[in-house]
Amino acid sequence: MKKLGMDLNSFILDQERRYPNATGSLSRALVAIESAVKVIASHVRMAGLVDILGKAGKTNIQGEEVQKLDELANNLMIEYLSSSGEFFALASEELDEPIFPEEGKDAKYVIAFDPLDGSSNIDVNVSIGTIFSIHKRVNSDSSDFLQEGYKQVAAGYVVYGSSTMFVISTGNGVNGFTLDPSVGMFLLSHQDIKLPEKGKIYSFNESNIKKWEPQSLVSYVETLKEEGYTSRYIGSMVADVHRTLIKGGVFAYPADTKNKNGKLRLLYEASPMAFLITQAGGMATTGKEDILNIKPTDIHQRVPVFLGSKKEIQQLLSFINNG
Ligand code: P6P
Repeated sequence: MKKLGMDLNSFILDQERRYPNATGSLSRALVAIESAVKVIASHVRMAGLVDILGKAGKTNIQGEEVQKLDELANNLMIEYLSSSGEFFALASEELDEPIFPEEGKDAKYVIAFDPLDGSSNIDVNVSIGTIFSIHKRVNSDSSDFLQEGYKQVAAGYVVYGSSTMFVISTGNGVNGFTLDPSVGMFLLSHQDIKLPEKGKIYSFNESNIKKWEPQSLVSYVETLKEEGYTSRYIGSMVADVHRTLIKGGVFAYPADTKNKNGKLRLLYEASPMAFLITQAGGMATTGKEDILNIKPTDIHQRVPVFLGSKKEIQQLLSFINNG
């Protein structure tokens, strides 16, 4: 049913009606994330004015301490997610260890997030994003974060780009909501997103080409060039994955001689993005195994990432397996 223009909160409640036994806990959890990212978005939009308002770590013209944007985003996520009472534990790219909010003692979920991925791009006004991954509470300790990606209850990201978009899946496909700043609501703009079977874009940081492992990736990329693909690499995962979700093709951050497991984190980058891409009909692999099947061993572990349209990923795997 066409629901374009429906606001995110109504959409979340509409999805909840699919589950007669739903308690509303996941809905409230998602609404808490929505509130946090709306505030983050307002600060991201002001980032260019920090020089006037005061550099991070200094005071602004009101004499207030100006926080670095990624620290601010992390604090806002912790504040909103904790006070919602819907999360037993929070793991963040910015925190060495998970935190267990007082308000979440009876909560059903745990959440891992990257509060502001790609924040090094803020100074040059390149799109950045927030990524999150929600799992069920199982053992009531940190091991609840070490569940395979296919067990995610929900995953999503917010891309702070030419517009602010909230992209989410709870396991029934992928939907995108665009923020209408005039009313402060995310409105459904991309319903039931599906990746094209094949794209025309490859997205690798080719400056690392000599270090890539396996080196068969070099001939894979050369083949794509011969097939007429174009290169797009923004260097902000949320932006590169968002483009791949919409237009298809392949995004990758391979392992290399310097980074044996690549650069991207499993729990709050690779796994949620793999969930979304897979839900939208694409594939996501480390080159050796499906990202969603990995049993994590550490909340900050890194994995090689290849994700995108089926054609490009299957072609990649044949290059890797045939050497
Ligand atoms: P490189 C941003 O710093 C980030 O973590 C991801 O958002 C992005 O995909 C990657 O690193 C870019 O890394 O080495 O290509 O600059």
